[in-house]
Amino acid sequence: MEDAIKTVVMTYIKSSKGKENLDSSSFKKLVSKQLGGIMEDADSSSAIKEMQKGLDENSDGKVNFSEYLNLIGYLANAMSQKQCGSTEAAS
Ligand SMILES: [Ca+2]
Repeated sequence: MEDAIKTVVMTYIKSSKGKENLDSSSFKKLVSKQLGGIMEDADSSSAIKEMQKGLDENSDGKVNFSEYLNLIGYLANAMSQKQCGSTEAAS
């Protein structure tokens, strides 16, 4: 559990290169590289752009840490509903 939280935090820090926000290209890279196993649209630029828009609560065109956590929460929720995320995401 602690490792999982650390991964979530470190992934954000690495992707944003220590900045406060992920810009569009960093967000796209994060999704396509890290979430391809659990997100069907992880390789579609337009889908990622739409997702970023949906997450962007303060409408600044970037993804901050709290907006990023909403994405994690959404994915965790979807995974718990499917109950099959662990086997499919393992690859
Ligand atoms: Ca934002």
